[in-house]
Amino acid sequence: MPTVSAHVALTLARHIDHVFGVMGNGNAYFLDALERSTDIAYTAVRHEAGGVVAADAYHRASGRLAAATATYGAGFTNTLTALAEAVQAHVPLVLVVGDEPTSGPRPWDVDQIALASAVGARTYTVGRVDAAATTVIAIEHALTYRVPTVLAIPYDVAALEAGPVPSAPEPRLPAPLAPTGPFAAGAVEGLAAALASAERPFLLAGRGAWISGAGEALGELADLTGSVTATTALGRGLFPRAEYDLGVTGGFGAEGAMALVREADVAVVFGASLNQFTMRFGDLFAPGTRVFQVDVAAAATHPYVSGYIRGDAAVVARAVASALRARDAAPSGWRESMDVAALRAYDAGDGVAPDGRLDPRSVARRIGALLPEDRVVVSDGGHFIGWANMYWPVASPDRMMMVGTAFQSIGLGWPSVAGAVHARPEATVVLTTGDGGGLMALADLETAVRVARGRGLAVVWNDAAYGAEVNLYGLKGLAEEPMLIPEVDFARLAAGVGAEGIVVRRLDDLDRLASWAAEPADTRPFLVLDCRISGSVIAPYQYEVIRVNS
Ligand SMILES: Cc1ncc(C[n+]2csc(CCOP(=O)(O)OP(=O)(O)O)c2C)c(N)n1
Ligand SMILES: [Mg+2]
Repeated sequence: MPTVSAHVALTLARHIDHVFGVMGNGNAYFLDALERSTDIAYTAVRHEAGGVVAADAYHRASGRLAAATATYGAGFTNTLTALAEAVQAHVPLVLVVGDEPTSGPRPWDVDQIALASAVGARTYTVGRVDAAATTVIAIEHALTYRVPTVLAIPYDVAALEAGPVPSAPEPRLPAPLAPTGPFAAGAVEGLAAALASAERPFLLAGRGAWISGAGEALGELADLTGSVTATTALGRGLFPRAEYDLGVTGGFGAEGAMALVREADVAVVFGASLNQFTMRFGDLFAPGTRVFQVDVAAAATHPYVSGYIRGDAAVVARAVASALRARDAAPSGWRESMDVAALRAYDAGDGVAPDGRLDPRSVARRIGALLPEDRVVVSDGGHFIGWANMYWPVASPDRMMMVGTAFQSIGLGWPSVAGAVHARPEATVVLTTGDGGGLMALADLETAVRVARGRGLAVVWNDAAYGAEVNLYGLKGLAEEPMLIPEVDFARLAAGVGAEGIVVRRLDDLDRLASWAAEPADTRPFLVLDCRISGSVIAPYQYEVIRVNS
């Protein structure tokens, strides 16, 4: 007879294909049922945070739901940073954990429900008779609210026999939010009128637009209005016509491109929260620009927004496009009047910095030219995030993810590789990480290499420092010693778990990336490029942060 844990595993198996985690007493029966009774693929990670990170990256790369698992107590508390990131980044996943017995806590138990709640995650606890239904509710909640949920199995319930698994109902998901009623119709008309009369219309799209599948509709809207387009860091590659796209806005944006955005007379923002980074701390738009926002949030998310329409990005984009067609408005012609590719250009760097170490801009540019086209990039956090975001083109938003940046956490890079590899079996997965974050996440270097093998590649921006801290506080005169890291040989660390590691001291050392990219994925090793870069070259976005931080 199936156990309660088997009820959870078998019900999950109707909705997900992958579970990532670490085994322990609290999830032993769950993992046993998963392995013996389901088709779910289980991937072992080496730190519980990595299980949640991998499930998170899996969703960002595929749009599909995955699960993570950990034992009770210490296994669970190890997940909290990654859980907070998934909450803040609005990433659905299910975290299956052991929990204290229903008879009450043992000396090593902690209040897991309170801990999960403190980072914003809701817990569903399965009982003796409701495990299948509770599992469906946890899935439904995760998908509906786009959040992680915790599914807890009390220790004394885990192995109880529970009878045949009932057929729990399918999760019910809400339809895309459509603006309804005369007021909303007026707002859509008003936006169409503003776009029809705009001389320099500009469309900005974020991850919300990607999630709603608005790419095609927004491309049509851009064509109808002759709009120049751009995206947030999480929306890159969304617009179908790259030739009229300024690329990423905010601190990662190219100087010429960002200057052009300030010339727009009407700007319409779809599915982007306009956070401080996208908004360049208030400088993205010029004061004369009329800013409209379309989003599912309850109200406009930035004070510069003068017209807000609450609704799904794709639904509203289609409605505005049809209102424009009814007006028979001619496209502005603005986007044809400029050389967008030239505006998108970045500084090529000096090759080598005055201190003799590599100029990260030159390294990033060269790597960007050599990376396989089929790549999915996963990024840790730190000063270095600017290099990939500026110099590596992104084909679509599910091909560039930064697990950790919503919560501003570093140290979640290596396990992201495992999630992306399983989410996109056809892709080459590229990790970009610092030395500080790379060391913090080191337990899952082994996971990344084992899971990705020849389909994976890591670029370590090794400046022998917590560079972001040096830039923010070292340059302010604070003691630098705690900000420095003795130079770590990531090439040798990687070799220790079966990867090929290359120390990159000269741009020519990157030739190995070219030959690696030309080899078949199933015969080449995981490649780690340990790039010895100079900390003296500071990314433009960091100057913005330094400015507001001082
Ligand atoms: C978990 C966590 N600890 C500490 C920090 C503070 N912090 C932000 S950036 C950073 C430095 C990251 O160093 P590294 O990965 O080497 O990247 P770099 O900034 O040098 O490019 C630190 C320590 C953080 N954001 N998250
Ligand atoms: Mg560093």
